[in-house]
This record gives sequence, C-alpha cells and structure tokens, in this order.
Amino acid sequence: MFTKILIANRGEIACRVIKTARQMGILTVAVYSDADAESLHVNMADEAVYIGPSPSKESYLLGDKVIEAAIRTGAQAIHPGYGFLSENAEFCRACSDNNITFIGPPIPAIEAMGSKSAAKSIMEAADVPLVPGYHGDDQNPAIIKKAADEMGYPVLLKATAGGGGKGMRQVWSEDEFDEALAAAKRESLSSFGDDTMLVEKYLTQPRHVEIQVFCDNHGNAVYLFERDCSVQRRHQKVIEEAPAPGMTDELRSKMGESAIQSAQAIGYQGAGTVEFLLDVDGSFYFMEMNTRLQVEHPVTEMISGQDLVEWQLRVAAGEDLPLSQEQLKINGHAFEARIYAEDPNNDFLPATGTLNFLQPPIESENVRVDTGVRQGDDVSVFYDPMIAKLIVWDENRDKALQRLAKSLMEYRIKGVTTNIDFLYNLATAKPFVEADLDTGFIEKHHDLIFHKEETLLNDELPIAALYLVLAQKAQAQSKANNSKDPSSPWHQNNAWRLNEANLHRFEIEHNDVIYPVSVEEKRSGNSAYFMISINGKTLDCQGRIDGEQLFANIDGYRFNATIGENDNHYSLFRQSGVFHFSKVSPDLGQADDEANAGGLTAPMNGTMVSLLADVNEHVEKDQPLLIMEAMKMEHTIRAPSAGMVKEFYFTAGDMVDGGAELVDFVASTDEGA
Ligand code: MV4
Repeated sequence: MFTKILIANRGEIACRVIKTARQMGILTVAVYSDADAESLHVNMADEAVYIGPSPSKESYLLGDKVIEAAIRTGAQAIHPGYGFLSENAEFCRACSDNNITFIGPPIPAIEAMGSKSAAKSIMEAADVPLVPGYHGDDQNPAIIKKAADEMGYPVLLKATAGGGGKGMRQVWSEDEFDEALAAAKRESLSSFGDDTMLVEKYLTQPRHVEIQVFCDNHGNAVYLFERDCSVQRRHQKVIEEAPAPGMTDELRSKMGESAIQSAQAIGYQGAGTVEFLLDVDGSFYFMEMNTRLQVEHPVTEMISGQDLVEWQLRVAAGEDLPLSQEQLKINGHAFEARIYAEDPNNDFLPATGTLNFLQPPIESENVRVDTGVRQGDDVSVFYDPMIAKLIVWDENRDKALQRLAKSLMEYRIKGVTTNIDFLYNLATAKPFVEADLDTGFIEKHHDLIFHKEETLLNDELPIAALYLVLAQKAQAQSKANNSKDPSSPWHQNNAWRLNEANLHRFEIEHNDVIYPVSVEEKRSGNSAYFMISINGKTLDCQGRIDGEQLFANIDGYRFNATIGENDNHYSLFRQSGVFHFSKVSPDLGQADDEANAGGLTAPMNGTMVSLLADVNEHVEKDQPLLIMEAMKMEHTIRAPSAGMVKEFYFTAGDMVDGGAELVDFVASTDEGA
C-alpha cells in the first residue's frame, strides 16, 4: 500500500479522500491555489503544496504543477477526485512517465470513452444494449436521415464529441429533420470544433440509472448496484438515490452484468460508472461510462456499507477487490442532495459570498454531510459553488426521504443564497415521494416545486402570523417564569391580560414585502383564541408551539408545521414547501414594553458564556455586559445606556430561555458620567 498520496483536487472531494487515507494510515498531500490557502482540505492534509493563482486553469488544471508537487513531497500516487484532471489521459500519461500511480483507470480506458460514437461501437461489439440508432462514420446527411426515417420519430441527434447534453436536438417528424441536423451540426462545430453526429431513437420519459462498477488488475469485476440520478437540471444532478425505485432483482443483475461487460470491453480498472437510460418498459441502453469516482458515490457507500475510496486505493496499489459479487448486499435506501450556492429563483445563478452562518444537520449513522467548507469560508467565483452533499440513509425509501426532508429543514446557511429550499420543495413534492421519476422531472413539476406566490400568501402568511403571536406569548411567559421578582405582574403567567380587548399590531416581512398584522386575543370559556387580520382576511386562530412544532387551527382547519428560527428570521416548513418570513417591528402591546426595554433579554434559547461587567460598577453605553451562545453563534449583550448592573440573573454555563431577562440594569441619571 502507498504510504503517501497527493490529492489533485479541492473542496469536499479532497476532504473525502483525505479522511479515508488517514484511516488507512496513508499520509496526504494537498495542493492549493491562492483562493484556497486557508481552506479545509489544506488544513486536513498532512502537507500542502501551493500550485498557483485562483483560476483552475492556472492551478488545479496544471498537470505539470501537480506532478511537480508529488515529486517534491514523495507522494507515490495521485488521487484526482472528480472534474479537473480526473479524466485527462495526458495527465495519466505524465503520472506514469514520472513513476507515479494514477488512482484511476488505465489510459486506454479513458481514451476509449472520449468519443460517443467510438464508445458505442465498442459497446455494440461487447453486446451491451444501445439505443437503436446510427453512429457510423459516413456522415452523409441522406444516410443519417434514412436511419432516422427507418427507426421512426421522434429521434435525437447527438454530437459525437458532445457531453452534458450539448449538441443534442430532438426531431419530432421527418420534415423537421434536415433543418435540425444542420442546426445541430453548427452548434456542435462551434462548441467542440467537430460536427460529427449520431442519431438515436428518442426516449421521451427515460430514467438515468447508473451502475457503479469496480475492477482490479487481476481480472475481478463487481458491480455495487445502481443509483437513480433522473432528477437533473440542465444535465446537473440534483438529488440522487440508491437503489433505484422499482428496480427488480432480475433487472438489477441484467444491468449489473451489462455494466461489467462495458468495463471489461475497455480493459477497465478501478472505480467506474456505466450510465444507462432506463425506458418505461424496463429496457435499458448504454449512454456513457464515467472513468472516475463520482460526486454521488456516497449513496452507494451508504447502501453497500463499503468505502469506495478505500477500494480505489487498494485496487490502485495492486490488491484484489475487497469483496466478491456474492458478498455484496444492498442494505436500506440512501439519498444525496447537492447543496449549492445558487439562486433557484433567478435561473439558478451561482451565488458567491461568505458563509457567515453555517449549521448543517447533526451527523449520525443516518445523516452524513460531505463538505469542504466551514463557517466563515467564502464561496468564490473560481470554483463550482457546491457547498456540501447531504446524504441520508434509512431502512427504506420512505424513511430515508423523511430524513432528507428533516435534514434539509435543519440545514441553516446565511451569507449566500442556496438551493436548500428548492431541494426541500423537491424532496417533499408528491411525485417525488411517489418515486414517479424521469429525466424531465423538474420541468414537468415546475409549478409544484416553485409554488405560486399567491397560494403562499393565502396559506402561509396567517400561519406565520399565528406562530409569531404564540411565540411572543410563550416568550412573555418564559420571561415571567424567569423573573426574580415574584411580585412582578408578569408572574400571573399570562402576559396578555385577561378579559381585556387586547389589540396587538406587528408586521411580517416576506420576500421584501411588509404585511401589517393585527391580532385580537379573545377568550371562550377556558381557551384563548386570536382573531388575526392579515392580507385582507380576518381568521379565527388557535394553536400551540412545542419545540419547533406548531399545532394550528385556522378557521377550523387543523394542521401542524415546523418552524425554524434564526435571529428573527423564520422558516415555515410544510409538506407543500418552505416559506420564509421575519418579524419587522416589535409588538406594541403592553406585554412587550418591558420585554424590549434595553434589549436585555435573551435573543433566543441558548447558554450563558460569560459575564463581562462587575455588579454595581459604572458601565458606558454599548459596553459589553455579557456573552450568550445560541445556535453556535455568540451574541454580545451591551449596555443600552450608561449605567450599572445591579444583578446578573444567570451565571456562565446556565441555560437560558429565549426572551428571559438577563440582568437588572439601572440607567444612570447623570448623562454626563
Ligand atoms: C437521450 C435521451 C433520450 N433518448 N437519448 C442527455 C445527456 C446525455 N449524456 C444523454 N442524454 C439523453 N439522451 C435518447 N436516445 C434523454 C437524455 C436526457 C437525459 C439523460 C440523462 C439524464 C438527464 C437527461 C436530461 C435530458 C435528456
């Protein structure tokens, strides 16, 4: 086994490889650019070598620099991760010229998969099923058209040199053909400098099902089952899962065997993925083979219990595959959601900025977060804006999907726009829950995923208002409970006085629009209810909060929802999706007057960290009085004016409820002091 390897990558995949290497007692060398000088992967590695300026073309894509770094540090092998140099045959050759092991397939295998039509010919010879079509050298348009006419429309034109959907064109009828071919050729020539085309029967509702294969240098080959990656957006995977829903054992072994045939047809070694289109009738067709470890490999790890990076290292070092096909078993179901810095409401424009607040869900046997960033790190313009991969596992699809939704709810990021809400809306959309998947999923269900603003305002605004009313009541009550003065009027445990017409007003902000809310508390026998007026409607509301759960009854309609709070910004999670809002102005009702006096109340549930002022000593306005920690962030509470602390109600280490009074503060009357 190697004793030291270099990882020619950055971000989460570099960190992922380092983790396994460390477990195996292998030293790691990171490489980094200017932008990554302080990044997590550099921190985690045993050594790191600077390879150039931030743009990938001047650093991570420079094979020579990477090899120089490996030579300098004595790394015996290079793990390329995915992207960058991972499928670059020339880089592979340079590794071998320098006696460095490339942790990946042999050079000819990479080259064989470089051209779509050449790959199709190899697969055809190896008896791997192909979509019916023509992929010949004779590019005479009449020949291509004849093939299309014979197989029947619709057909799909694909650029031989293409990838990721570029240079593809659907043709729905014979009379559209000539024009479509000419257009596809032009596009392909300008994108790839090559206008060789192939034509295939167009499958209108296929699924993307890919098989993970592994081959060693001793003739052994296995498949580690399949992943369904049908949910894509512009050929970018969004959520992947394993196993594929609805897969039968019979189809699985047929696809698995085909995948192994594909790999063996090109003399494959190491980790590879064979992508298939799976048609509605259960036919499957070879699409392409990826000669690298893929982004979505964790779902396979979760259901197989295997560490694919460890397998890669063992195979690259010349060992046998760790397990045989018979020893491999599927256990449960896993999903991966890719958390991106991007704006789904603005055509998924990549977002940049500083991750001011970054709180992933807590990791466990069921929840895994693969990331390369920490709170405070930047998402820069230089690289892929993926922040993390959220991977969940459970014993079946339904349970795993519930975990995914819950973990997405818990994922809190501030500072950059993310796709987390989009992922939540997608994961909870009925057709996704029902596993009604195909490659057109997001387009087909666009309105369900990007729900209409109007429905949101009708349904979600009153819920948000009720939540804020209940939360405020709870806060007033907690304050009363925590008050050290038993004679306080707040100690009646009902900050909102009985038997008074009690009108409260505040405002809710949603998507930069302010909605005034008025609330009248009423009583009927023993129970309180609220008449909430918002957005032109008055509703009879009741409810209670239990942790993050809201149990509500609005005009007789009962339901529950989950609410996440962060610094006065709230997220309301329901099966229909997520709704964000914040409370703009404090309630002007009487109960709130004291709660907000001087801001000396706990901003949220948390822990007292330290007391910074001395009791009965003069402090200046804005002088720090104490530090509280909540949601992994520290909050400094400052003197609202010059004055002195008469008493601290908590000491360091105490748990403090949100809204609780923290200090007895007396403002000084002598303003000049
Ligand atoms: C297809 C197809 C339907 N019929 N081929 C898209 C990229 C690529 N590598 C192959 N692709 C497709 N080929 C035939 N004959 C539909 C797609 C396709 C697709 C495939 C996998 C995942 C997402 C997709 C989204 C749109 C189209």
